[in-house]
Order: sequence, then C-alpha cells, then structure tokens
Amino acid sequence: AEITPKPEKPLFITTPIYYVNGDPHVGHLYTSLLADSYTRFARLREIPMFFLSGIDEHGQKVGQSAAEKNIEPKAWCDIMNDNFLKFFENVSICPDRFIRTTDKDHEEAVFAVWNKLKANDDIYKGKYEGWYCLSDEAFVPELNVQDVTDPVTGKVTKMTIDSNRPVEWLVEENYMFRLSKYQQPLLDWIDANPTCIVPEFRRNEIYNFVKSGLNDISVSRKSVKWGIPVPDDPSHTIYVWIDALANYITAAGYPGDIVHLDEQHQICQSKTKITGLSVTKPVWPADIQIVGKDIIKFHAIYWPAFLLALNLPVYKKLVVHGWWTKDRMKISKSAGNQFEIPDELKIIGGPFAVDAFRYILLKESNISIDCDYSLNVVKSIVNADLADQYGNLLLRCTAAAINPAQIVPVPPPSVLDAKYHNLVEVPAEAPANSPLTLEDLKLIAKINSTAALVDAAMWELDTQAAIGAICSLNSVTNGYVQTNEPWKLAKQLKDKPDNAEIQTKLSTILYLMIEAVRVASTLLLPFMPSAAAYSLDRLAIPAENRTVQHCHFGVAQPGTKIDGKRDPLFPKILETEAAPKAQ
Ligand code: ME8
Repeated sequence: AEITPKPEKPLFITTPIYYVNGDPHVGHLYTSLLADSYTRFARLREIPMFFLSGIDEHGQKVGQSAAEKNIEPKAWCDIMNDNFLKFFENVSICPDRFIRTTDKDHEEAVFAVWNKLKANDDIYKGKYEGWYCLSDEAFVPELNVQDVTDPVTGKVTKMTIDSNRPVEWLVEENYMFRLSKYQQPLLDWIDANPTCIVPEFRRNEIYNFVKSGLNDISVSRKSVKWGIPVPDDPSHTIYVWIDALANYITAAGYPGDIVHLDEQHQICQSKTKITGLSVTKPVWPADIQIVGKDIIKFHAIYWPAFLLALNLPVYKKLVVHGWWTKDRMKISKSAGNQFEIPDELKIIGGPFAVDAFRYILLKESNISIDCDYSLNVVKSIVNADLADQYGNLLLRCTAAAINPAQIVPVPPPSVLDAKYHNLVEVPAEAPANSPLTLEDLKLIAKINSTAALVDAAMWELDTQAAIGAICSLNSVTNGYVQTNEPWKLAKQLKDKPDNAEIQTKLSTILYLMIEAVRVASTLLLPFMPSAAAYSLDRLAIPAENRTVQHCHFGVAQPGTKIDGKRDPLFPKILETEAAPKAQ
C-alpha cells in the first residue's frame, strides 16, 4: 500500500474544551490522546499541524463549583487551568494552543459571533419555558424527559432519558437562535459530505434527527452570571455552548483568519514539546474535530448551523468516539467512578509508565466502541505487548550475549542492496549469491509494509489498527528471533571467532532485528513518545532519521556504536500487583 499523500494546508485538529468543575480524568485523557497521537504521527510524516485543546470555564456548572469552594469563579478557573496544564504535561499531551474561554481574544471572537448572528436576524428575543439539565448545560425537550423513582425513598425525579441526569423547569426571557431555519441546509451539508461525521452510523443518526425537525434554541441565560455578557444587554449572559463552540474559530483567528499564538497559549515548553508551530495560512475549516458521543448534538447540529449562519465553511470531519466505562458505567465526574491515574501508573511501574498507559488506552479502544477499563486489560497489554515483545526485542538487539561488539552489525554488502529497501512481496525463492533466506525476506517485507498500514489507520484515527500493525511487526520479529536463535550463533562465534559463515549469519540476523525494532520504535513515537525515543537513542538512530520516510529496511548505519544497557523498558506486572484492591 502507498503512503497517503501530504495535504496542502496545515491540518487543524481539535478536542472539546473541558469543563473545569472537576479534575481531568481518563475520558478527557483519551480524547486528547487521539488528537495528540494523530498530531505526532502527522509530524513524523512532516505534515504541518495545528493542535488545539483547552478548557470551558463559563456557565452555571462551573460557577456553582466555584461557589461551593467559596472562591471567585475566575480564581477557581485559574487553579483548574494549572491542574489541567500539569495533567497534560505529565502525560505528554502537547497542544499548540491551550485555549481558555476567559482568554481576551476568545471573548472578542464570541462578541463578533453574536453580533453577526444578530445582524443576520438569526438571533431574536423570545421566551424559553421548559426543562434544563445542569450537568449537561442543555435545554431538554419534553420527549427526552422521564420520571425516575428512587427505589429506596420512592421520590420521583425528572431525568433526561439520554444522559440520565436531573432536569429543572426553567422559565426565562431568552435570546433564541433560528435553528429551525438551518434544517434543510444541514441536511444538504450531510448529504454532500459522506465523511463529515464518522463513524457512519453516527452520521445516519444525526441525519435522521435533523430530518425529524429542529426547534429554535435558547442562546442566552438571564439567571447565569458567570459568562460572557450579551452585547448591549448585559442582563443576559451568552449560553455556555455558543461561547464554548466558538473556541474553535477563536483559535483560528476569528473574526480574522490568521492564527495568533503567544507564549501564554503554549504548554509543554519542556522536553515533551513536539515542534514549534508556524501557521501563516488560514487553518479554518478544521480538518478533524474529535468529541465523545455525549456531545454529538452540539457538534453535529448546533455547531454546523452556527457556522452556516456565520457564513463560514463547516469543519471537514467530526470524529465521534464512545465512552470509557468502569464496570460498564460511563466514567464521569458526576458518577464519581473515575480512578486516580497516578495509582494506575504505580501499578504499571518502570521508567515509562506514562507511555504504557497512553499505549493501553489507544490500543484497547477504537472510536466505534465503548471500552471497559480494568486491571486485567492493563496487565495483559503491558506484559504481552510491552514487556515480552517490544521491550524484550530491544534488549535482545542490544544485549552483549547476542551483540558482543555493541554496534549496528556490518552484514555483507548484498544484504544492504537498495533493492531490499522497497521489497514488500516475498519472492518464491531466496535470492542467489546472497546470505538472505526466505525467512529473512519475509521479515524485510514485513518491515517495509508496516508504515503504510499505520499511515492508513491513523488517517482514520484508528489507533487500535495502527498499533495492531506495529504489534504484528513485533510479533513476526519475535518469531524470527526465536527461530534463528542468534544467541546460539553468538556462542558458536565465541568459540570460533574466524568462522566467516557464522559471522555473516549472525550479522545479517542482528541487522534485520535492529531494523525491525528501529522501524517499530519510530512508528511507536506517536503513542509512546518517551519510550520509543529512548529505544531509538539506544540504537543510536539520529534524530533526522526518525520519520515515516525512514520506516523501511536498510537505514541503520552499520558499524554505529549502540548502547547496550540492560534495564528493561517495561517491567512485567506481577499477579499480586494486578489483583483487585481489598474493599
Ligand atoms: O462536554 N469516555 O466538557 P466535559 C470517553 N465543555 N471520553 C470521555 C469520557 C468517557 N467516560 N468522559 C468525558 C464538555 N470524555 C464541554 C465541551 S466543546 C466546545 C465543550 C471526553 O468536561 C469526551 O471527549 O464534560 C467528551 O465529549 C468530553 O470529555 C466532555 O468533557
């Protein structure tokens, strides 16, 4: 398979901006990891990227959290901003801009959005009377509300059917947005863009929902003080979802179209920073907007409608993923079933626990499913993929018992022939006049075909398939090492140092192993940035050779000194460590 061609403009990728009514948890981490690994992969392909994430600071929900702590809302948001930044940095998530909805340029963009909608008569003054769900910060139609009886107290509460959260009756004079006017334009947009919402079943859901009819929505709140005031009518604040969704165009420079970045917007200044960003071309429309399925309606209906009303192009693709669950229940702040990530990192242990954790989340889930988190999952992935396979392969390439010279070995020139750089189909017979066997060619073909598989999968944000392709390379390499038993050859060579045949065989096998581990490590950089870079350091691969372009056989420089330390990358998790904690 060919590698997908490079796009013309910088790719703009976004995550939702997270509410600061509680600390970040694994759900936020997962969405951000999808964006971070995609960005890192694109950069390995030398594609310019603009990665945006941030926090959603306004609204009743955040305002209440601050009130409960007896802190001014802005001061509370400052504390939470630091928590989120630290969290991101600790897990090597490096957006180019980390936006806050209290940022000055955002407030100006929101004013501009409001004024334009108002000037176009898309906003009018009306009255909202109906249900409001505080947890979702959403107005809820009657059809989506049900009575839920508490089995113990017998108390009846009105709850949303979708998210199973309480609602309250709200009567307010509000500004309304003419969503109904955009029903047909939305249907036309979905019709014309087969991949505007993925997975496809979500696109179908949205299409049917829009088709069934859209009501105008309330876009201001009178009773909420913690928000951006409505221009010329400060007795209202702008509904938190208009404010929040606009963040994506604020970062793109709205009402202009050029990205402005200053120091305070950037995080990960330390060792984890990926690359400096220079954006001189407009980045809007966003190429990929990633969200969880809980907020699909806001992103697949309201947001495109606002964009159409603003006369801006709609994003190219909305990627909607499922939930991380614990015992099949969505992990969330309100359910209180989130776990402490540092505890999980302790269980994983070793110098690269963060990398292992990133790898686990990205391998175990894909965007179409809900995924249950458990210690068994953690244990099996760490032990099988990372300790037994990948980590062990690195040790074997660099171990003195197999590689006593501690160099990238020097195989005969015929092994390094350029014709093997692109070999992906194994010929029927082994080549004449070459030490390469059919087994060797199979491994070379595997090395050469893995990058294209990872590339194709990452383009679809299928981290599970991308990591699966790398695992498959590692597994083939492992099989190759088991079959060829290079440690035996090394032992024989110790006894007969002048035996040219053994020498050739060992150097060829070892060279192939190093090439396989080098390519696997390069392709693992997006998922495990520190561990993979460490492996490449051990193999003395220069920084300029750590790109997708170099993910083919024949790149490692024979004779280069390597680093044969013996510490394992990923210690195995023992049975006792993974046992469920005592109640
Ligand atoms: O909704 N599994 O913020 P939020 C997977 N501020 N992903 C999860 C998850 C889980 N259990 N829990 C949360 C908001 N997420 C708004 C967004 S955007 C303009 C405004 C992730 O803090 C997932 O991406 O409730 C979900 O959509 C998002 O966090 C919700 O974060």
